[in-house]
Amino acid sequence: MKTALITGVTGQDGAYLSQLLLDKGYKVHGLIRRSSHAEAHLRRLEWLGIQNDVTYEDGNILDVSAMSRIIREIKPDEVYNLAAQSFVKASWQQPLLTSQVTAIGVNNILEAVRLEAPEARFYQASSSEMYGLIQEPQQSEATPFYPRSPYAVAKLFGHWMTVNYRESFGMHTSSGILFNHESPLRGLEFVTRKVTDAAARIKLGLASELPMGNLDATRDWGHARDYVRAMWLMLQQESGDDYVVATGRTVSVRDLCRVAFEQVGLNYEDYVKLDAAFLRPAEVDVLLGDPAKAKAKLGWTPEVTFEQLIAEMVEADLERHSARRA
Ligand code: NDP
Ligand code: GDR
Repeated sequence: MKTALITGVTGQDGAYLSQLLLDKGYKVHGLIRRSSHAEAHLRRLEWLGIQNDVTYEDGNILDVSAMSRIIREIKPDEVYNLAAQSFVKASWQQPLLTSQVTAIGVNNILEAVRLEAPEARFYQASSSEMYGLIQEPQQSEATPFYPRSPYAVAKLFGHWMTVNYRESFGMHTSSGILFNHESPLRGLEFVTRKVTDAAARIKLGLASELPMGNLDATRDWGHARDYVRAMWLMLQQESGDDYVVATGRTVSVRDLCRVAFEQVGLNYEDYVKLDAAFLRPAEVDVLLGDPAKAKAKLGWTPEVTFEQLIAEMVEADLERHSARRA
C-alpha cells in the first residue's frame, strides 16, 4: 500500500485527489491547518463521502518544523503540495502572505522532503497564471513566463524551486502547470462557481442580479476530476518533469455567463451588471494551453467538455439552494 501526503486537502483539488488515491488503494494523509471553525473544514471531503477515509495531520506549510515532523512520521511515497493562497485577486491585497504561503511554503516542503524522505516523489501545483501576459498564443512547457499578479510571481518561485530540487539533488519532483479547472466543489469566489451559483439563485428567485468584472477575459477551463488524474500520472513516471495540463480550448467569461444562464432557461444579459470592484489591477486577458506533452508522455486527455462542466455545476447549485429552501 502506498502512502501519500496531500497539503491543501480541504480545497477543491485536495478533495478530488484524495478520492482518486483512496480508490487506488493509497493510505491518504491530509494536512489541516488549525482554525476556530474546524467543523467547516471537511465540507468538500464530506460532499464526496470520504471524510472518514483520510488521516488528518495538524500543521501549516509555513511551519517547516511541523512539515518535517509529519514527513518523518508518515514517510510518504508521494507528496502533493496543493496548499496555497490561491485566489489571484486577493494576492494584491495580501501580497506578503501570498508570497509566504504560495512561494516560501513550497520551499519549506521541498526542504522537509529532502531532509526526511528524499526518495519521496513530489508534486507542485503550478499554474497557467505564470504565463500572465502571454508570450505565445498557445502556451506550452517551452513558453516564457510573464506573471501579472503577486500570486503568479509566487507560483513562479515555487515552480523554479521544484525544478531546482530536481536538478540539484536528483529528487523526483514534478511541476504541473495546470490551467483553470473547476467543479461543483470550486470556491464561490472564483468566476465559474460565482456564475453557476448566481444562475441557480436567480432561477429560484433568491437573487435578481449578478455583479461581474471583466467579461472579455478568456480561460482554458477543464474539470478538476480530470486534472487530479494528471497529477497522479506525473508521479508514476520514471523521473520528475514539468507538464502543461489544459483542454486546448479557450472560452470568454461572457460565454461562461451565457452557457450557465441558458442552462436554467434565462438570458444572462438581463442579470449581469458590470461592477468595477471585480476588476483587477493587472489582468490576464487570454490563456490557452497546449496539452500535447501530457497527452504524449502521460497518456492524459480531459474527458469532460466545458458545457458538461458548467451543466454539472449549475445542477449542483440548483440542488443545494433547493434543499436549503425546502
Ligand atoms: P483551494 O483554494 O480550493 O484550496 C487551497 C488549499 O490550501 C486549502 O485546503 C487551504 O486550506 C490550503 N492552505 C492555504 N494556506 C495554507 C497554509 N498556510 N498551510 C496549509 N494549508 C493551506 O485551491 P484549489 O484546490 O483550487 O487548487 C489547488 C492548488 O492548485 C493551489 O495551489 C492552486 O494555487 C493551484 N492551482 C489551481 C488551479 C485551479 O484552477 N483550481 C489551477 C492551477 C493551479 P483551508 O481549507 O484551511 O483554507
Ligand atoms: P483565475 O480565476 O484568476 O484565472 O485563477 P478566477 O475564476 O478568479 O478569474 C478568471 C477570470 O474571470 C474574470 N472575472 C472574474 N473573476 C472573479 N473571480 N469574479 C468576478 O466577478 C469576475 N469577473 C470577471 C477575472 O478577471 C479573470 O480574468 C484561478 C485560480 O484557481 C488560481 O489559483 C489558478 O492558478 C488559476 O485559476 C489557473
